[in-house]
Amino acid sequence: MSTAAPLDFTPAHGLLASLDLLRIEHAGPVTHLRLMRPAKRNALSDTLITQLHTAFVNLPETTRAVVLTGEGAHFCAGLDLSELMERDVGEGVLHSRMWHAAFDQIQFGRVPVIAVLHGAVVGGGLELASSCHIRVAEASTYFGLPEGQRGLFVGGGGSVRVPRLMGVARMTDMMLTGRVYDRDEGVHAGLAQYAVDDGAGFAHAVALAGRIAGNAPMSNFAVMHALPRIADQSQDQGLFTESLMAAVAESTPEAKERLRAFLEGRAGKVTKS
Ligand code: 1HE
Repeated sequence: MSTAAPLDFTPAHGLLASLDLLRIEHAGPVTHLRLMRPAKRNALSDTLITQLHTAFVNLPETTRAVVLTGEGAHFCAGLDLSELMERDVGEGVLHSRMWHAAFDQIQFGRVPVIAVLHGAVVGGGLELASSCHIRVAEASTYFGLPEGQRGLFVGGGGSVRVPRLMGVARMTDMMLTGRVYDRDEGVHAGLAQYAVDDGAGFAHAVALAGRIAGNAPMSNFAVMHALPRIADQSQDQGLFTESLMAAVAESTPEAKERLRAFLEGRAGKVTKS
């Protein structure tokens, strides 16, 4: 894929700028959201989870795609283990539900999210990555689920999202044995859709984001919101949901204009470049 011309990112203002564990910048329809706890390997503290939730709820209307990256040598070291105090059962459930709320805002928010992975993508870091729609993995990336070694279980949606990417058997193996997948193994298993060189992930993701931003918003909505739900439905229900979603998408004025443009020779053809 050809890389896009470098975009001119400018810092966010207001609420988004006040989130001190994130750095958020915009370039037209693309928002870059960076985890900014490199000294702690972007470990997910309660504050960082809350800030992620706030950021995704408050994306500007102009944003059509998000690129999520991690500052420093690793994408994300998972749950901030220093905050694992004595929680009772009720607090533990609420803590996990807080993660679910934040990551649901990523998966089922307004716009598609592309994660750029490098270094450690472990535990809650893999849960975060798996809530994104597209994962671009640099060569240094490795994937692990060390919850078993830590005496924990996944709590950030990993038991739901990771098997949908790689299958229950592979996730079971990772959690029971501590098996770590390198980048190529992870891509082969379905944990990421793109493999790129170290340092090339951001430009690649921005180019993908540009393509996504160029789609009709209703088509992107259908892919984000209908596709995973249809995958969870029975064949009969899935086919019916598909019919409804297809009718909604094709009835939009934007779809009609795009069809007209193709029929009048004004739209691009599908080619393998
Ligand atoms: C942390 C964390 C963390 C680093 N919580 N502080 N996740 C894990 O079990 C992964 C634990 N982390 C690691 O295995 C390694 O830190 C890394 C492979 C990610 C990076 O290694 P390295 O050599 O680059 O860094 P480091 O020296 O280990 O860590 C640098 C600092 O970050 C150090 O703090 P410092 O104050 O001594 O400088 C580390 O303590 C700190 N740090 N990772 C807290 N995770 C909703 S359920 C989800 C359940 C899970 O995610 S379980 C998996 C947790």
